[in-house]
Amino acid sequence: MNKHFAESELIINGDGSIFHLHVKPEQLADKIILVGDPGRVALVASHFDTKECEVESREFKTVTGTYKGKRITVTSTGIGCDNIDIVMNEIDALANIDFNTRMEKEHTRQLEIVRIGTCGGLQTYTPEGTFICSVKSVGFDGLLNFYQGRNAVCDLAMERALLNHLGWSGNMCAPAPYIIDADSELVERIAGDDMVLGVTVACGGFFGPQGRQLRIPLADPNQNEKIENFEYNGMKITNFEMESSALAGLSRLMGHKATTVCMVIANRRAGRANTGYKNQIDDLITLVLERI
Ligand code: R1P
Ligand code: URA
Repeated sequence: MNKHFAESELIINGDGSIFHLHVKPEQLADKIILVGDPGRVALVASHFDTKECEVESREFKTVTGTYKGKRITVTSTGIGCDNIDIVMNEIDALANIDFNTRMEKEHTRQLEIVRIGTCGGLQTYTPEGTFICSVKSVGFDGLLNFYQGRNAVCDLAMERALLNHLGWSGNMCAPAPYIIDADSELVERIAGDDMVLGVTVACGGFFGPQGRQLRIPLADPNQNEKIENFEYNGMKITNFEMESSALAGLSRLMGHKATTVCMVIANRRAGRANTGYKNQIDDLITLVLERI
Protein backbone atom coordinates (compact mmCIF):
# COMPACT_ATOMS: atom_id res chain seq x y z
CA MET A 1 0.00 0.00 0.00
CA ASN A 2 1.45 3.36 -0.98
CA LYS A 3 1.54 5.97 1.76
CA HIS A 4 -0.59 9.11 2.05
CA PHE A 5 0.97 12.24 3.57
CA ALA A 6 -1.02 14.73 5.68
CA GLU A 7 -0.82 18.51 5.06
CA SER A 8 1.38 18.94 8.17
CA GLU A 9 3.93 16.33 6.98
CA LEU A 10 4.23 17.37 3.36
CA ILE A 11 3.71 21.12 3.28
CA ILE A 12 2.70 22.39 -0.18
CA ASN A 13 2.45 26.14 -0.89
CA GLY A 14 -0.68 27.70 -2.41
CA ASP A 15 0.96 27.77 -5.86
CA GLY A 16 1.63 24.01 -5.76
CA SER A 17 5.33 24.31 -4.91
CA ILE A 18 7.17 22.53 -2.07
CA PHE A 19 7.41 24.46 1.23
CA HIS A 20 11.06 25.64 1.44
CA LEU A 21 12.42 25.28 -2.09
CA HIS A 22 9.33 26.80 -3.76
CA VAL A 23 9.94 24.42 -6.68
CA LYS A 24 7.02 22.64 -8.42
CA PRO A 25 7.22 18.91 -9.32
CA GLU A 26 7.41 19.56 -13.07
CA GLN A 27 10.42 21.90 -12.56
CA LEU A 28 12.75 19.21 -11.16
CA ALA A 29 15.24 17.48 -13.49
CA ASP A 30 16.60 13.97 -12.91
CA LYS A 31 20.16 15.33 -12.79
CA ILE A 32 20.71 17.66 -9.84
CA ILE A 33 23.68 19.77 -8.79
CA LEU A 34 23.69 21.02 -5.19
CA VAL A 35 25.88 23.92 -4.08
CA GLY A 36 26.17 25.52 -0.65
CA ASP A 37 26.48 29.16 -1.72
CA PRO A 38 23.35 30.65 -3.39
CA GLY A 39 25.74 32.80 -5.46
CA ARG A 40 27.20 29.63 -6.99
CA VAL A 41 23.83 28.77 -8.59
CA ALA A 42 24.20 31.61 -11.10
CA LEU A 43 27.77 30.47 -11.83
CA VAL A 44 26.56 26.93 -12.66
CA ALA A 45 23.54 28.25 -14.60
CA SER A 46 25.77 30.61 -16.61
CA HIS A 47 26.94 27.48 -18.47
CA PHE A 48 23.37 26.42 -19.37
CA ASP A 49 22.25 26.65 -23.01
CA THR A 50 18.60 27.16 -21.98
CA LYS A 51 16.82 28.04 -18.74
CA GLU A 52 13.22 27.03 -17.98
CA CYS A 53 12.80 28.36 -14.42
CA GLU A 54 14.50 30.37 -11.69
CA VAL A 55 13.07 30.22 -8.15
CA GLU A 56 14.36 31.70 -4.89
CA SER A 57 13.30 31.34 -1.25
CA ARG A 58 15.53 31.93 1.81
CA GLU A 59 18.95 30.38 1.05
CA PHE A 60 17.42 27.99 -1.49
CA LYS A 61 17.90 29.22 -5.04
CA THR A 62 17.04 26.93 -7.97
CA VAL A 63 17.54 27.08 -11.72
CA THR A 64 16.52 24.30 -14.12
CA GLY A 65 17.93 24.35 -17.63
CA THR A 66 19.91 22.35 -20.15
CA TYR A 67 23.63 21.84 -20.69
CA LYS A 68 24.55 20.19 -24.04
CA GLY A 69 21.10 18.63 -24.19
CA LYS A 70 21.08 17.36 -20.58
CA ARG A 71 18.27 18.69 -18.36
CA ILE A 72 19.82 19.72 -15.03
CA THR A 73 18.48 21.40 -11.86
CA VAL A 74 20.94 23.39 -9.74
CA THR A 75 19.90 24.26 -6.17
CA SER A 76 21.70 25.96 -3.28
CA THR A 77 21.43 24.34 0.12
CA GLY A 78 23.07 26.95 2.35
CA ILE A 79 25.38 25.59 5.02
CA GLY A 80 25.00 22.37 7.00
CA CYS A 81 23.45 18.90 7.13
CA ASP A 82 20.25 20.32 8.69
CA ASN A 83 19.63 22.09 5.38
CA ILE A 84 20.47 18.90 3.46
CA ASP A 85 17.64 17.21 5.40
CA ILE A 86 15.26 19.85 4.00
CA VAL A 87 16.61 19.85 0.45
CA MET A 88 16.83 16.04 0.09
CA ASN A 89 13.37 15.40 1.55
CA GLU A 90 11.83 18.13 -0.60
CA ILE A 91 13.46 17.07 -3.89
CA ASP A 92 12.58 13.43 -3.15
CA ALA A 93 8.96 14.48 -2.49
CA LEU A 94 8.90 16.46 -5.77
CA ALA A 95 10.08 13.33 -7.60
CA ASN A 96 8.24 10.57 -5.78
CA ILE A 97 5.00 11.93 -4.27
CA ASP A 98 1.92 12.93 -6.29
CA PHE A 99 1.16 16.50 -5.10
CA ASN A 100 -2.52 16.22 -6.15
CA THR A 101 -3.36 13.02 -4.25
CA ARG A 102 -0.55 13.32 -1.62
CA MET A 103 0.19 9.63 -2.29
CA GLU A 104 3.61 8.06 -2.80
CA LYS A 105 3.99 7.22 -6.50
CA GLU A 106 3.94 3.60 -7.67
CA HIS A 107 7.48 3.59 -9.10
CA THR A 108 10.47 5.33 -7.53
CA ARG A 109 12.12 7.92 -9.78
CA GLN A 110 15.88 7.79 -9.19
CA LEU A 111 17.75 11.10 -9.11
CA GLU A 112 21.46 11.66 -9.77
CA ILE A 113 22.85 14.25 -7.36
CA VAL A 114 26.31 15.82 -7.28
CA ARG A 115 27.22 18.39 -4.65
CA ILE A 116 29.89 20.93 -5.71
CA GLY A 117 31.43 22.58 -2.65
CA THR A 118 34.51 23.95 -0.96
CA CYS A 119 36.44 22.15 1.77
CA GLY A 120 39.48 22.07 4.03
CA GLY A 121 42.28 19.66 3.01
CA LEU A 122 43.77 17.38 5.69
CA GLN A 123 46.68 15.69 3.93
CA THR A 124 49.92 16.97 2.43
CA TYR A 125 48.65 15.70 -0.98
CA THR A 126 45.48 17.84 -0.75
CA PRO A 127 46.79 21.43 -1.02
CA GLU A 128 44.61 24.43 -1.93
CA GLY A 129 43.11 24.01 -5.40
CA THR A 130 42.84 20.18 -5.18
CA PHE A 131 39.52 18.70 -6.34
CA ILE A 132 38.36 15.87 -4.04
CA CYS A 133 35.55 13.45 -4.91
CA SER A 134 34.10 11.78 -1.80
CA VAL A 135 34.04 8.00 -1.99
CA LYS A 136 32.93 7.84 1.65
CA SER A 137 31.61 10.42 4.05
CA VAL A 138 31.95 10.45 7.79
CA GLY A 139 29.04 12.23 9.47
CA PHE A 140 29.96 14.21 12.57
CA ASP A 141 26.46 15.70 12.36
CA GLY A 142 24.17 12.91 13.66
CA LEU A 143 21.40 13.49 11.09
CA LEU A 144 21.22 9.94 9.74
CA ASN A 145 20.71 8.52 13.24
CA PHE A 146 17.12 9.85 13.12
CA TYR A 147 16.23 7.55 10.19
CA GLN A 148 15.45 3.82 10.27
CA GLY A 149 17.81 1.75 8.16
CA ARG A 150 20.91 3.70 9.15
CA ASN A 151 22.74 0.53 10.24
CA ALA A 152 21.93 -1.22 6.97
CA VAL A 153 23.60 1.44 4.82
CA CYS A 154 26.54 2.52 7.02
CA ASP A 155 30.03 1.01 7.24
CA LEU A 156 29.73 -0.19 10.85
CA ALA A 157 33.21 -1.77 10.99
CA MET A 158 34.89 1.46 9.86
CA GLU A 159 32.75 3.44 12.32
CA ARG A 160 34.01 1.24 15.18
CA ALA A 161 37.62 1.53 13.99
CA LEU A 162 37.38 5.34 13.80
CA LEU A 163 35.74 5.64 17.23
CA ASN A 164 38.43 3.42 18.79
CA HIS A 165 41.12 5.48 17.09
CA LEU A 166 39.62 8.78 18.29
CA GLY A 167 39.03 7.41 21.80
CA TRP A 168 35.82 9.43 22.18
CA SER A 169 33.22 8.24 24.71
CA GLY A 170 30.39 9.74 26.74
CA ASN A 171 29.39 13.14 25.38
CA MET A 172 32.89 14.01 24.08
CA CYS A 173 32.41 15.24 20.51
CA ALA A 174 29.01 13.38 20.41
CA PRO A 175 27.10 12.27 18.35
CA ALA A 176 29.14 9.23 17.32
CA PRO A 177 30.25 9.41 13.66
CA TYR A 178 28.37 7.50 10.96
CA ILE A 179 30.15 6.39 7.77
CA ILE A 180 28.41 6.07 4.43
CA ASP A 181 29.49 5.28 0.83
CA ALA A 182 28.85 7.58 -2.11
CA ASP A 183 27.30 5.92 -5.18
CA SER A 184 30.22 4.01 -6.74
CA GLU A 185 29.02 4.27 -10.37
CA LEU A 186 28.55 8.04 -10.01
CA VAL A 187 31.99 8.43 -8.37
CA GLU A 188 33.58 6.54 -11.28
CA ARG A 189 31.86 8.80 -13.83
CA ILE A 190 32.41 12.14 -12.03
CA ALA A 191 35.98 11.66 -10.76
CA GLY A 192 38.73 11.63 -13.38
CA ASP A 193 42.52 11.79 -13.07
CA ASP A 194 41.96 15.44 -12.16
CA MET A 195 40.42 14.55 -8.77
CA VAL A 196 41.63 12.87 -5.58
CA LEU A 197 39.30 10.09 -4.39
CA GLY A 198 38.78 10.80 -0.73
CA VAL A 199 37.12 10.13 2.59
CA THR A 200 35.35 13.31 3.67
CA VAL A 201 34.30 14.27 7.19
CA ALA A 202 31.11 16.36 7.21
CA CYS A 203 31.09 18.42 10.39
CA GLY A 204 28.28 20.03 12.36
CA GLY A 205 30.24 23.30 12.44
CA PHE A 206 33.13 25.14 10.78
CA PHE A 207 35.20 25.79 13.92
CA GLY A 208 35.21 23.34 16.90
CA PRO A 209 33.89 20.33 14.95
CA GLN A 210 36.66 20.88 12.34
CA GLY A 211 39.27 21.25 15.09
CA ARG A 212 39.60 25.03 14.58
CA GLN A 213 40.35 26.70 17.88
CA LEU A 214 39.91 30.44 18.20
CA ARG A 215 39.28 31.67 21.78
CA ILE A 216 37.56 28.56 23.22
CA PRO A 217 39.65 25.40 23.77
CA LEU A 218 38.56 22.17 22.05
CA ALA A 219 37.14 19.15 23.93
CA ASP A 220 39.79 17.01 22.22
CA PRO A 221 42.90 19.11 21.46
CA ASN A 222 44.37 16.21 19.44
CA GLN A 223 41.27 15.75 17.26
CA ASN A 224 42.72 16.77 13.90
CA GLU A 225 46.03 15.00 14.41
CA LYS A 226 44.09 11.77 15.09
CA ILE A 227 41.81 12.31 12.09
CA GLU A 228 44.78 12.96 9.80
CA ASN A 229 46.56 9.80 11.06
CA PHE A 230 43.55 7.49 10.78
CA GLU A 231 43.99 4.75 8.20
CA TYR A 232 41.46 2.04 7.32
CA ASN A 233 41.82 -0.52 4.52
CA GLY A 234 44.40 1.75 2.83
CA MET A 235 42.11 4.82 3.02
CA LYS A 236 42.93 8.09 4.75
CA ILE A 237 40.61 10.95 5.66
CA THR A 238 41.23 13.72 3.12
CA ASN A 239 38.94 16.68 3.84
CA PHE A 240 36.42 18.51 6.01
CA GLU A 241 33.21 20.08 4.76
CA MET A 242 29.67 20.27 6.15
CA GLU A 243 27.09 18.45 3.97
CA SER A 244 28.35 15.27 2.23
CA SER A 245 27.37 12.75 4.93
CA ALA A 246 23.68 13.66 5.07
CA LEU A 247 23.60 13.85 1.28
CA ALA A 248 25.15 10.38 0.84
CA GLY A 249 23.12 8.88 3.69
CA LEU A 250 19.68 10.20 2.71
CA SER A 251 20.35 9.38 -0.96
CA ARG A 252 21.11 5.77 -0.06
CA LEU A 253 17.95 5.48 2.06
CA MET A 254 15.80 7.13 -0.65
CA GLY A 255 17.29 5.15 -3.56
CA HIS A 256 19.08 8.03 -5.30
CA LYS A 257 22.68 8.22 -6.56
CA ALA A 258 24.90 10.87 -4.95
CA THR A 259 28.43 12.04 -4.38
CA THR A 260 30.22 15.24 -3.38
CA VAL A 261 33.10 16.98 -5.13
CA CYS A 262 34.88 19.82 -3.37
CA MET A 263 37.70 22.21 -4.08
CA VAL A 264 40.21 22.61 -1.24
CA ILE A 265 40.35 26.26 -0.17
CA ALA A 266 42.27 25.78 3.10
CA ASN A 267 45.02 23.29 3.89
CA ARG A 268 44.84 22.67 7.61
CA ARG A 269 48.25 21.00 7.83
CA ALA A 270 50.09 23.84 6.13
CA GLY A 271 47.95 26.51 7.86
CA ARG A 272 47.17 28.14 4.50
CA ALA A 273 43.92 29.43 2.97
CA ASN A 274 42.91 30.85 -0.39
CA THR A 275 39.89 33.17 -0.42
CA GLY A 276 40.22 34.04 -4.12
CA TYR A 277 38.83 30.68 -5.32
CA LYS A 278 35.70 31.85 -7.20
CA ASN A 279 37.26 31.54 -10.68
CA GLN A 280 38.91 28.19 -10.02
CA ILE A 281 35.70 26.56 -8.81
CA ASP A 282 34.29 27.28 -12.27
CA ASP A 283 36.73 24.64 -13.61
CA LEU A 284 35.23 22.09 -11.20
CA ILE A 285 31.71 23.11 -12.24
CA THR A 286 32.60 22.51 -15.92
CA LEU A 287 34.02 19.04 -15.15
CA VAL A 288 30.82 18.06 -13.31
CA LEU A 289 28.53 19.47 -16.03
CA GLU A 290 30.42 17.42 -18.63
CA ARG A 291 30.31 14.19 -16.60
CA ILE A 292 26.91 14.23 -14.87
C1 R1P B 1 31.63 26.60 5.02
O1 R1P B 1 32.36 27.71 4.65
C2 R1P B 1 30.81 26.07 3.86
O2 R1P B 1 31.67 25.77 2.75
C3 R1P B 1 31.60 24.39 2.38
C4 R1P B 1 31.09 23.73 3.66
O3 R1P B 1 30.56 22.47 3.41
C5 R1P B 1 30.11 24.75 4.20
O4 R1P B 1 28.86 24.70 3.57
O5 R1P B 1 30.79 24.09 1.27
P1 R1P B 1 30.09 25.15 0.28
O6 R1P B 1 31.19 25.95 -0.33
O7 R1P B 1 29.32 24.36 -0.72
O8 R1P B 1 29.13 26.00 1.12
N1 URA C 1 34.59 24.52 4.07
C1 URA C 1 34.70 23.88 5.25
O1 URA C 1 33.72 23.33 5.76
N2 URA C 1 35.91 23.87 5.85
C2 URA C 1 36.99 24.48 5.35
O2 URA C 1 38.05 24.44 5.97
C3 URA C 1 36.85 25.15 4.11
C4 URA C 1 35.63 25.15 3.49
